[in-house]
Formats: sequence, C-alpha cells, structure tokens
Amino acid sequence: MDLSSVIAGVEFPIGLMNASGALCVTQAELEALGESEAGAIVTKSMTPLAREGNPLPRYVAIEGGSINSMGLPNLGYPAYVKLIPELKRFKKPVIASLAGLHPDDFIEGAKALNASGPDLVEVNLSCPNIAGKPQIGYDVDETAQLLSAIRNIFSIPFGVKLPPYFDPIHHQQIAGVLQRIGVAFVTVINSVGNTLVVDPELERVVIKPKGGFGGLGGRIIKPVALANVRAFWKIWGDRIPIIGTGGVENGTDIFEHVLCGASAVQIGTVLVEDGVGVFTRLAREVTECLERKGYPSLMACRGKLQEME
Ligand code: RRO
Repeated sequence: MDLSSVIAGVEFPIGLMNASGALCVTQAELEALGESEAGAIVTKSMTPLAREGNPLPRYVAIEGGSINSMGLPNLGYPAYVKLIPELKRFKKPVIASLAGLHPDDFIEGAKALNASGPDLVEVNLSCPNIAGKPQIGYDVDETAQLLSAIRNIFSIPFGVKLPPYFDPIHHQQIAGVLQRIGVAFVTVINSVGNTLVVDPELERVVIKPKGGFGGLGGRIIKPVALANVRAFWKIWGDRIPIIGTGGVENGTDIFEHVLCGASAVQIGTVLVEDGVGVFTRLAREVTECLERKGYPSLMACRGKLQEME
C-alpha cells in the first residue's frame, strides 16, 4: 500500500510521524524515531536555552487519553542544531519544532535552524503549559506579528502548530493570517489546553504544575482534532497541507483524519504509552483499512469525507 505523502515539496515515505513532544527530547529518543517505521522525525519544541520543564508529576495517562504540563523540557536549540544533520542519516524528513518565550526567541531560533537544515520547521504557536504565557495562536494579531517577523528569516519551508479552535469565526480569522503569511503547512491540533483531571479518591489534581491544569491529549480529543482538520480543509482544500494530530490510536483513526483532509498524521499519547513500535502496528492497520475500502493509497481518500444532503 502506498502510504506516502508530500508536504511543501518534502516527500514522506509514510504519512505518519510522532507529534512534537512525544518521545523526541533526547538524542536517543530522536534516533529511535529514526530507526522506527515513523515517516519523519519531529523534534521536541526547542527554546534558546535548555529547560528542565515543570515539576513532576507532569504527565499522566488517564482513561481515553492523557493530561500533560511538561513545561517545554528540551535540550535548547544549539543542541538540536547540532543533532539535526546527524538525524538526516535515517533518510526521512526531519521536522524541527520551534518554540519560544519571547518573539526574539523565534527569530534567533529561525536563524539557527536555517544553518542546521531540517526539511521543515513547525513553529509552535500553541504551548498551553507555561504559566503567564498565553497560547500565541489564540491571539490573531500576535500571530500575524510574530509570523511577519520570522517569515523573511526562514530559508526553510515553515508551518505552524495550532491550538484547537471551537468556533468557525476563529478558523476563518487565523486562516486569513496564515494565508497572507504563506505558511507551508499547518499542524492541528496541539493538546486541548488548560483542562483539569480530578482524582476523586485522593480529592486532588493529578499533575503538579499550574494547580493541575494541563493539555488534554489522546482518544478523547479526536472529535476536536477532526473538526479542526476539516475546518481548515474546507477553507483551503489542498492549497495549504494539513498535518492532523489528536486522538489517533489505530488505523481507522488515521483514515478518519485523512478523510477530513489531513496530508499526514501525528501520534502523541499512544506513542508515549506504547513506544516507537506503534508505527509498525499503525501502518499495518491503516493499510488493512484502505484495502478493505478499495483505496489504492492513503492520499486517495484525502478530503473525501461526505456531508449529508
Ligand atoms: O512542553 C509542554 O508542556 C507542551 C508543549 Br511545548 C506543547 O506544545 N503542547 C503540550 O501539550 N505540552
């Protein structure tokens, strides 16, 4: 089965990869993704300086998903800039996820990444877990300002990782900005930010940072993810490729994301829970799903979701 995809001219042997944040902080984790059947290697979102992240516990698997407040633990972009050329030996696209606590961080990061040469950069506009730092993607003006500032610096195609939106006007507004800037792709969605999981026995929150508030991921957010993929596909069609992420646990979930309009799919919670072997299972399951339905390739079903008359 042809599971390949092309995003911004970059060829993916399989349109399946880790979501940024899932098993992609350290050199060993990134190399394990290289050796796995993942179709690309996506780094953890990077900041200028290495960060330990938030205090533990900061990730908990719950029924149907996960909640996290990692707080951007990463090696700092000088380390990734050095590592990325080495990751090219795995002969699959390398996507650098760029974050920052200030606009200047993104600008410096963009300059540093140009020299390092990832295939694509995913600019993270949606980290929900830094106290006092709102998700940039929820502020259209700030998003426009930041992307205008970095657009001319990048010599590599860059896209954005967006938070979930819950109203069509917000899809329209952010899509207008992204179109004007000319982003190469969008990744939707980041975790559903600032949710709360309660342990009724202990009468307590389950993660320590931010009073227990954190980003929700996994199966329970799939409808939110699919809605966001679909909303952007309905605005753009195939003009701006969409990477779907959120709630993918099996091959049918991948099929659903692509039906909604995704050109590739990222795996977060289930990758953290099951490890990099999960890509082998997912590739098999989506192949079986496509064969059963008579599609010749993964991209043959892209955007084909039917609406009712
Ligand atoms: O590190 C995190 O806490 C984190 C980030 Br940067 C993000 O973009 N999404 C998320 O769920 N966690």
